[in-house]
Amino acid sequence: MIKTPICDMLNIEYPIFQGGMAWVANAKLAAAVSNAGGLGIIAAMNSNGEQLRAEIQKCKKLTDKPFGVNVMLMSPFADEAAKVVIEENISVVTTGAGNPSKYMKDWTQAGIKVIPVVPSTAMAKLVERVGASAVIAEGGESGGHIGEITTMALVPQVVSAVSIPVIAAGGIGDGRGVAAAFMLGAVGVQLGTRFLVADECSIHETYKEKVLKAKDIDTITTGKRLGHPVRSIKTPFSRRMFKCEYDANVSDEELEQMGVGSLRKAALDGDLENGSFLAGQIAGMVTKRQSCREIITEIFDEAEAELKGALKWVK
Ligand code: TUI
Repeated sequence: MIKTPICDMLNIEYPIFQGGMAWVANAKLAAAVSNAGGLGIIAAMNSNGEQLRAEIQKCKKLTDKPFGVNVMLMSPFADEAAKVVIEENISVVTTGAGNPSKYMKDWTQAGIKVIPVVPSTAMAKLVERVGASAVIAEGGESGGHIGEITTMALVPQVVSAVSIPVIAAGGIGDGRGVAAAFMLGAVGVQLGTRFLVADECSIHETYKEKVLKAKDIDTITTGKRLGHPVRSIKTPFSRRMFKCEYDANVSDEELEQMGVGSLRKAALDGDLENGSFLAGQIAGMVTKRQSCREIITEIFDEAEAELKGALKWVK
């Protein structure tokens, strides 16, 4: 059995979070992960306050285990989401794509454990100072909006920079990745891409097929020119975006416009021409459909074996 301080802090069985993926991480997926002993997380990103409240209430009906909500700080609904998580007595909030400082006082006073995603040691120290309970150090191998540094370089530096627990994210797809994250000093992991093909994940079948067929080099980063790099699977859409970024005749406004609605078009419509199929570099390792319970137990059986065998080269 693998048990770390984050299990006790959040009252979960396995030290694994399911990433709060926009248009993907709904009540059904979050409840399935929580029921399997991990921390399921609902993405507030694509919902206004009342839609988020409905999703939270649905999740409460599907599980009596703890689950979290991810507040994407670039979202136009971030202020509404910040209020709803307090009103709904959510116990854990993760944040992404920005500095959560302006919400920290209200959240911590409400007893919420806040666990921000950080792409740097500077942001890790800042959120520790304003009351974060832990941080998620997310490397650029991840899907979606990403920072510069890889998980391998970021996690040990964040572990050294702060005293709160560190969760590793980005590039983790199986038990080997979990064991490696623990070796870097993390006490938990967050996975997104592997859960995309979970039986309880409601995304379009075309999205699942793209993940299952992806190889190691099949993701691409776009959006660098606009200051928000995003990793997705290579598709006609992402290749077109990539080309436009290097085309001086395409304005920033036109580039921004191309991306509008693209997450929904991938997740709901499976639209390869106009959708952005966010996924991390470990998509090449995701080759089978499983339930959330199978995914979690398999990963931790593997991690346990890896960690027990870790002394084999030490003479
Ligand atoms: O947020 C994510 N992943 C996401 S959000 C998203 S929706 C979106 N769509 C288009 C453009 C941008 C977002 C899709 N995937 N992961 C967590 C994450 N947070 N990754 C990186 C960061 C981050 C970046 C900068 C966290 C803090 C930060 O602070 C910068 C500052 O100084 O404010």
